[in-house]
Amino acid sequence: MKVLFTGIQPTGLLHIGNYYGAIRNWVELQHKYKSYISIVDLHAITIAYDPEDMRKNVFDLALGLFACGINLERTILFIQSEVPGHAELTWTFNSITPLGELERMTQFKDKAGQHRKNVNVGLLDYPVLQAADILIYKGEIVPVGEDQVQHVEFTREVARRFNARYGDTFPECQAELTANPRIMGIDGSAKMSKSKGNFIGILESREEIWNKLAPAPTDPARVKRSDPGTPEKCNIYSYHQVVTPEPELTRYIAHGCRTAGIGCLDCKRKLLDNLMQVLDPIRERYHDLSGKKKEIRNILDRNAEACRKVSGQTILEVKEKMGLTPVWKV
Ligand code: AQP
Repeated sequence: MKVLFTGIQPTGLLHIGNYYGAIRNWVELQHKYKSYISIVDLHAITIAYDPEDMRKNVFDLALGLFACGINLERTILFIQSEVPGHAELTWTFNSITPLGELERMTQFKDKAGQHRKNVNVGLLDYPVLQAADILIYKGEIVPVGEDQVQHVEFTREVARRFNARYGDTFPECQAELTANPRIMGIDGSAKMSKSKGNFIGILESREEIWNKLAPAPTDPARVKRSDPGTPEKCNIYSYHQVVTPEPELTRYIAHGCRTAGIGCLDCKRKLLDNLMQVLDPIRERYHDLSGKKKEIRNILDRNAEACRKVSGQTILEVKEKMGLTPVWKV
């Protein structure tokens, strides 16, 4: 069975961009591959944060992922900082990574722009840690949203470089995208993102979501109810394409928009109904799981232990190949 690895940052509430752009895929793929999913807290500390929030966010994220359908039997869900090998492998990869490659990364440039007062080395080194996350389990399949594809390409390059210098060790992984790899934020101007505050959270109530949807921009051509529009220019329609399960209903909405047969508010109400059909059960499962904190903590402990074992073997192999074998072994 091929190994799947993916990660998610505990930086706040899960949103529908995470769900439709990535998590839904993880739920499906866990039946096909040996799956590791990491709550990547070491990545999350590269931006300013409150330690108390971090502890809470990590646990909430574990609950959220289980509520979305990550299966306890099929997936090893674990907390990155509980497995020291990730940081150790990062250091060895640092020594084969040209600085210029990291400086060119789109996410680094974006985040450095967003956090001008805190452009730390961790922010720059983020892709190297991500490469270590994946390769320490010899991951081959990396299901992510479109924003992470460049980092997966970079990981392939790290594996190639390491293998060329020290001998065949790591597979060349590939990114696996969903049908909707880039969900836009509620105002349609940038990708949906926790830090930009332009998201619909998967645990939000019907009312909270409606308060975001109702004022959200649609096709600017539709000023009055009777104005025809172009669905492809409407962000709400792009959500329908992701959320609305029946193609017939999506076609009906597209037709209604073109012919002014349906108003933008009605279109949003239909979207809300369809969205709540998916989110209501997730929220219920989340609340059920909130009462089982001890069991969840035990699972995370067990999983971290399993990961320390597997990653420890890779670290030994890497050290041996790099001439870092302890003297007592020579
Ligand atoms: N808008 C999105 N569309 C599709 N996929 C997305 N992902 C995130 N946003 C979208 C994918 O979700 C997975 C986990 O994301 P993450 O939290 O680790 O990464 P992120 O991109 O940093 O999430 P945010 O919400 O965008 O956080 P900030 O605001 O900190 O940048 C990844 O597979 C990601 O591709």
